[in-house]
Amino acid sequence: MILEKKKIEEHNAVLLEQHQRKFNFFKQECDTVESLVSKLQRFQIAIPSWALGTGGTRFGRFSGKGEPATLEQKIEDVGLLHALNKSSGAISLHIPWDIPQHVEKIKELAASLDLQFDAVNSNTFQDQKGQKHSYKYGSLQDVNPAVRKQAIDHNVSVIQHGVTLGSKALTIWLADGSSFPGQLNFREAFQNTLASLQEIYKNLPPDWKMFVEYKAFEPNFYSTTIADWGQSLLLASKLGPQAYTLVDLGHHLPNSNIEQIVSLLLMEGKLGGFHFNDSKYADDDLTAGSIKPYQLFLIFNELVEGMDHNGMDHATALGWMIDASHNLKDPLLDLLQSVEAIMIAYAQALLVDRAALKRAQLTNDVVQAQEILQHAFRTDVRAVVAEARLRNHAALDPVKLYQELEIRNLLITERGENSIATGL
Ligand code: PSV
Ligand code: MN
Ligand code: MN
Repeated sequence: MILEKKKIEEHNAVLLEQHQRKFNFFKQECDTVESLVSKLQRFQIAIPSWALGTGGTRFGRFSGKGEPATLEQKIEDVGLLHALNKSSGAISLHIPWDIPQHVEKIKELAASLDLQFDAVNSNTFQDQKGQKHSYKYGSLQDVNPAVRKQAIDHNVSVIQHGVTLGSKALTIWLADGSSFPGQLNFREAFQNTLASLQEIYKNLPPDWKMFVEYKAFEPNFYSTTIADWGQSLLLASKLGPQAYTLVDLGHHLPNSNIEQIVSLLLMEGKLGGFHFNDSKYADDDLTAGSIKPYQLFLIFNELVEGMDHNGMDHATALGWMIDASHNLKDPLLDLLQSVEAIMIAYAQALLVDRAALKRAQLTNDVVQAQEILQHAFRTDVRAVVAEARLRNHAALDPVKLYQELEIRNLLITERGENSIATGL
């Protein structure tokens, strides 16, 4: 289904007066408001194809309804999100879940919805039908060279799919590791992984990036072969200038200082991209900002500081993506909420008085440093984020409009109750 422009205009007309009151109030207090709005207007967060359906847990899956069953329908879902907020202008595909059958038609559809193809993701954590070797004990790390070769070839084919679509990056997340002490020789597993990544790296087109994701645990529970940012950075450094570390917020041990990791990766020029989600306990994949909004703000604070220091364009220098799973909520509503939370954290980070913070740091004024950060965090920036949407011809309140138009019911009518998304 395609959202008509008229519906957005009608919705905005009803909310306009109230919005303008709030935005004018904000403007009086902020002399950088125009620069803020234009940065927010440009900022885009990619949507992964696997977040459009209900994920479930290992205990069960309570399927949603009217889920996108085909790649075309997944693209249409992201098109809906983008029409509502104009901040979700890209889709990230997972191969082989999303192999495009008719590339030209898929590209036309995406272009008609103003969408680009973000990083492509490989999958060596599942065995596929007809596959010769199993990934039960690992893929790029495996002790058997034939398994490694199969996983390398798969990644190369993912790059080829990405090239046809216009993607510019390959994201690799490995489930490789071990569940019992003694199962693996750590050094050899790492060296095998590096050698396999080097083979894949050779196949990157010159304008592509390789994102190396890390994760502390799960599905293996004793060791993960790329377990933390140090191991990812080591690989990315050995691989070369096109390889970068990718930070997924859910992939750290509890209480990790993710904002410090971000700062140092930016310092090294090795931060490639981000997967946003939130968690209380582990890789919970909950709505961004739903559990620890202050942490999200502190991360954006370091992102803005580091990118400005390096002269990087906030909107394009890094890969921004949501990586979430939905058990309870309508995935599209959840994604709208995640994008909103990310935009709010970004806007608040843009508000931080950098010169005053520097002065406080140089004089060891700990109290003032905290005042400055918390002043920005406690500022209600929702009207600025909404103003950016208004200027982009998106909805002032995307969640409200989605609910008012009963979009899920329309999708169920179109696709049927039992339509289930492929993938996670
Ligand atoms: C598994 O933890 C995971 O969430 C990784 O973060 C990947 O990015 C994603 O799945 C898709 O493979
Ligand atoms: Mn991820
Ligand atoms: Mn994850």
